Amino acid sequence: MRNPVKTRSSLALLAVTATAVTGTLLLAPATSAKPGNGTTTATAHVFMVNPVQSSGDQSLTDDNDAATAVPTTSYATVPLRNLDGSGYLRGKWVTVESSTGTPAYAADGRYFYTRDQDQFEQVMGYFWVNQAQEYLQSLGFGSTLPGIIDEPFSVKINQYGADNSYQTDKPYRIRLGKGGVDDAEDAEVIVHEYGHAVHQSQVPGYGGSLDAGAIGESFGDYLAVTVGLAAAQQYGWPVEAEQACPMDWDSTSYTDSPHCIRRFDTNLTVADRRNQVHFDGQIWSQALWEIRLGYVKLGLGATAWDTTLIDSQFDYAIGTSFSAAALATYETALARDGKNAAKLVKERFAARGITF
Ligand SMILES: [Ca+2]
Ligand SMILES: [Ca+2]
Ligand SMILES: [Ca+2]
Ligand SMILES: [Zn+2]
Repeated sequence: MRNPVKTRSSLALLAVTATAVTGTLLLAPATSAKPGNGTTTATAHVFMVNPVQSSGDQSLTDDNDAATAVPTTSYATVPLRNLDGSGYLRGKWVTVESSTGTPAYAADGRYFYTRDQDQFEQVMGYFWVNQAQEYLQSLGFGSTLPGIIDEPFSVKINQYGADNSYQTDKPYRIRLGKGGVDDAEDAEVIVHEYGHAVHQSQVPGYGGSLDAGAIGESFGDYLAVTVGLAAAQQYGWPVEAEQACPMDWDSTSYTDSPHCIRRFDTNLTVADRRNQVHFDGQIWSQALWEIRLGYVKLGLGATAWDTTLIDSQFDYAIGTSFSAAALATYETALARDGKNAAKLVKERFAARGITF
C-alpha cells in the first residue's frame, strides 16, 4: 500500500485556494445550506469504463494517482442524471459520501475533475451506480418486472483505505477502497459491488453457502462487464480490450498483462473448485458468458440473456447450490426465451460440470 497523505494535503490546499477566489465555501460540510443548483441533470467527466478498456493500452500504470498516468482521451463528457438539484452528488438512485476529503459540489452543474482529485472517484461512483440502475430499468426491472434496489444507493469513497471494496446490505452501501489504482477509477469495481446489492435486493440475506457466494462474485463480474459494454454502446465509446475482462484498470496493480482480475474462459469445472468464492465463481462466469454468446448467435441478443439471468435470480435460495441456481436459470430461460435458449443454458452449465 502506498501512503498518499502528502499528495492529498497539497491538493486540498490547492482546492481551497482556487475556490477562495470564486468565493465558494468548499470546506462546509455536506449538510450546510449551500444554494442548490436546482438542476437534476449535470455534466461530468468520467472514464469510459476504465482507461485500459477504452485505450487497449495494457502498459498504463497508476503512477501514484498522477493525472498524467492516463491520456486525456481516457475521459468522456457525460450527463449525470437523476440528481436532487442540491449541487452535491445525491439523487434518486445514488448518494455519494466521502469519508475524508471535500464532497464534490458544483453550483454550475459541471463536475469536471481528473483522476488525481478525490472528487473524480465520487463522480465515478455516482455516474456508474446510476448507469447500472438505468441498465436494470432498461431491461424492465421496476416496470414490467419487479424493481431492484429501488432506493438511493449509498456509495462511500474511502480515501485512505486498503485495496479492497465491499458491499454491506444494511443499509445498502458500497465502500470503495483506494489501494493501487483507486477502486472507484474502474467502473467495473463499482458495478461489481453493486452486483452484490442486486442479489441482496432480490433475495434478502443471499449468500449463505459457498456456491451462493461464488455465484455472487461471478454475477458481480458479469454485471460489471455487461453494464460497461452497454454504456460503451450507448455513448459510442471504444472497447479496445477483451470484452470478457473485469477490472482491466484496477487489476494493473496486481495482475500480469493482459490485465483482468478474473477470467470467463478458464475452462474450470466443479471438479476444480477450491472452495474460494472468487476462484470458484469463475466456473459460473464462464457459463454466463458462453450463454450470452449463444443468445447472440440465436438472434435473441445479450439483453434478453441479461434479463433472463437477473429475473431468474429472484428464484435462487439464500444458500443455493450451483445446481439449483442453474435449474432456476434454465426454467426462466424456457419460460421467457423458449426451448432453444433453455437447451443452451443447460448445455453451458453442463460443460462446467453443473447439472440438474
Ligand atoms: Ca484517483
Ligand atoms: Ca485498487
Ligand atoms: Ca473490462
Ligand atoms: Zn465481490
